[in-house]
Amino acid sequence: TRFVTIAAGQLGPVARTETRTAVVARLMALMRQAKANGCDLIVYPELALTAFFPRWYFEDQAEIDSFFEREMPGPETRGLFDLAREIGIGFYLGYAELTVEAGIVRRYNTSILVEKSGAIVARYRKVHLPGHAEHEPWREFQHLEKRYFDPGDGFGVTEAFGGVMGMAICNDRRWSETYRVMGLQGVEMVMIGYNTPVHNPPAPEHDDLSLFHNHLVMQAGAYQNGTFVVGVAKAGVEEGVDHIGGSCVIAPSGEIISRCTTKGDEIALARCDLDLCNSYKRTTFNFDVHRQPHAYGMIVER
Ligand code: CDT
Repeated sequence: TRFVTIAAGQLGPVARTETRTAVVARLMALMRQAKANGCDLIVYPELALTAFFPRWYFEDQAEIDSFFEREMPGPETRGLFDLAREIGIGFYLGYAELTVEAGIVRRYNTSILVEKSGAIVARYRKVHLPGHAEHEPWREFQHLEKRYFDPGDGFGVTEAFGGVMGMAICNDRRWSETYRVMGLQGVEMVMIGYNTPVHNPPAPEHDDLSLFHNHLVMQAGAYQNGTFVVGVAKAGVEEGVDHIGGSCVIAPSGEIISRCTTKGDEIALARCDLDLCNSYKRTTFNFDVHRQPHAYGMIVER
């Protein structure tokens, strides 16, 4: 047995006027609760430090960039890293990352995995950027991730917390390829932060199913790859837009073993035995024995 005790650290809404410092204080309160419950690791949502800004169309690049972090940790986030090190707990955090690569400014929808020492051990940049790139005023609200972010380039895994850990972000969880690419690398726990409005402007007929689809995709990804999945929302009514909650921990069986019940700041706890992955990875989803890649070529053809 290899236990990782995990907290899904759900956040309620973050107001546009809320400071990073105020949000970090909320994250630290959840971190303390997680530690008091014996957790090794707490998973926070996507873009956890600010309101979900892709819902607004901005023309002023300086205003857009005000939602991004230029360093991690930075002055307002350092306290979270210090607390993690002091009490001995790891975390996954989603945030907007501004970085310069070969003289070119890049902007990513990013998550990091931080060890109990407070050191960053892995960084992931969101691959599947949903929504649209141009202002679409007919929508009740925008979803401009394709305008504000560059896509990341892949799904790696990292040995940490006694197992093989992976990360994805929000819309990535709807794509079976996300889990399979990490499954092929032996992933045992996939951490996923999300911001998912209940209302989908191009497909309002899906609105009543938004929470069902959230769990459907993550439960399937867990089972089909013999891995734990931890999905964590920024939930509730944020700047007039209602977001699903439903943060949860899913076992390799595909079963939800812990979940949040509110749409506010809340932790859901689970003691995960990573060795439960083995029976799935060795039998039904023994990829070396049963996969038929010769039949899958179309998946990666354009
Ligand atoms: N943040 C994020 O990726 N949200 C999307 C919303 C639906 S696509 C406009 C999601 O897949 O949950």
